[in-house]
Amino acid sequence: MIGPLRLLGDWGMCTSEECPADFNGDGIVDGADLGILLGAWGS
Ligand SMILES: [Ca+2]
Repeated sequence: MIGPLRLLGDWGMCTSEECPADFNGDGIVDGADLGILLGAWGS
């Protein structure tokens, strides 16, 4: 699991196939992925 700072660093379009912050796999790191990260933290 990556941290929120890494997610914010990767924010926006994924520029390579390695995009661990793109939790829902849509090719963009955005609020949806942040929500998944925060939800995972809370559990
Ligand atoms: Ca995403």
